[in-house]
Amino acid sequence: MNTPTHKNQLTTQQIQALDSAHFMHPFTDHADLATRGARVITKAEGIYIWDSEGEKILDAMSGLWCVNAGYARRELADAAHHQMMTLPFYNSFFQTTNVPAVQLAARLASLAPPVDGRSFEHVFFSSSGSESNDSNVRMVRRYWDLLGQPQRKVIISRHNAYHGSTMAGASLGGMSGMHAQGDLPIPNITHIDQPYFFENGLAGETPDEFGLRAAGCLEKKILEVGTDKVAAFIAEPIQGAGGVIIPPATYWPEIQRIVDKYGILIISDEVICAFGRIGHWFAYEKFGYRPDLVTFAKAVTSGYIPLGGVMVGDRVAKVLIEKGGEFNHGYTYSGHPVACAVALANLDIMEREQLPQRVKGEAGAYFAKRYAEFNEHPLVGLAESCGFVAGLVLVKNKHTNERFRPDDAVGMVCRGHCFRNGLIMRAVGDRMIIAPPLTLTFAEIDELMRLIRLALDLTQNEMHQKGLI
Ligand code: PXG
Repeated sequence: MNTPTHKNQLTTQQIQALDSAHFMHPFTDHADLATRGARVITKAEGIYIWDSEGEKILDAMSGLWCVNAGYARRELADAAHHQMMTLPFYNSFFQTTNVPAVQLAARLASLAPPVDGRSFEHVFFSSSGSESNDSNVRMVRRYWDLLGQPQRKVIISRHNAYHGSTMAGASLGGMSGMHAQGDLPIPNITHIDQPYFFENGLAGETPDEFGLRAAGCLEKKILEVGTDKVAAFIAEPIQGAGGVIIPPATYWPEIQRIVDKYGILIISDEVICAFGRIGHWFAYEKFGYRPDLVTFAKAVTSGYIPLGGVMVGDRVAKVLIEKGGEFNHGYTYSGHPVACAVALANLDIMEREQLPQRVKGEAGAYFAKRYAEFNEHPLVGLAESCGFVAGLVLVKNKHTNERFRPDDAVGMVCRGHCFRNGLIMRAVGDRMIIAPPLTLTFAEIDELMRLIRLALDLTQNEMHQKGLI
């Protein structure tokens, strides 16, 4: 389809040339991209996207873990249009506010369940997950300063975590490639091992035993840093960008025990896991821990417009509000009226269609059952899911769980087969991961699983032909 159909319409090649000439993409090798040209995505509906060549693709990554309510929701466009015509922007710095931001803050507070009598009555808004985590660092430090413990500065995170790409976000994250390029982490951020049983479980160790051992790394680190110096622990309930690492059931309760013992704060980074992804509005409910701060972004608007923020639990809010005076932190777009109006309409859809309940209920159970079938595939070491997020590890030898070498690029081979056959599935090293829209019907679950199986079969053939299995 390289002939433009309209005089103002560009061909795919023209768009790709302009893209290479001017658009610097996130996390991209531009010299490499220029040799192949970016895939141009032009429209989307339901769970499908289309490219400029007219190819229809099932988007099993919901854009980038965002589009929980699915594409082409008129209500969300109408909400944005209405708000833009009413009040497109006003700041909330100088003792002013706006109606959608107030309504959204109250609505989010009502959706975040209290744990052990502690609730989330306050929300701080930003425009992304990264900014929200920067806000977390600021709030955590301010909290301890106000309590007369300014030496409590250290935030403990985990290797292979993802918490964003700003200086603080990338530092909190545990991605060595990001640290290497930015002189990161910034001071007072340190990391412990991730709870990845498939990779780090010992011979004879059960997942539950491993979960306790992995959580024990936190206590070791607290003692190493100094019990009076640790401010907070930050973690994703399930690591998303790290490859969908689902912790064993014992992990989070043990983390809670340790955190309570030393009085430090928990930041639950739910940028991926909140808003129904694992069957709850907020994911801490599923894993049974009690965060003090909860990061959100992405699916709060189903990705239709940028919005992020932090649910501020009572413990922190009380100190900041009652003792803090002015908090010298905020963004131009904190509480942007259009973004908040779209979020409210998005939550309306999620509530009306009971998307978290679907994921927790029959649709989720069917998804889990169908996904678990990949455990029989010769190329799969372990396939696991939680709600509508899932990951599997591609192995050379199913019986010994021998892994491919990084140079074998098995994930990229598999991703290539997905792309060519109309499926977006993400590769993280040798792990293949999905997080489809929560609207997925039973028939669409079947179609998704058919496409995954096809990609696995084609990958197996290719690896076999290359003599790698
Ligand atoms: N926390 C978590 C848990 C995330 O997943 C962020 C913070 C940062 O959000 P912003 O809105 O600043 O991007 C994220 C973002 C991937 C991938 O490769 C994942 C994210 C972003 C980009 C790529 O899976 N998650």
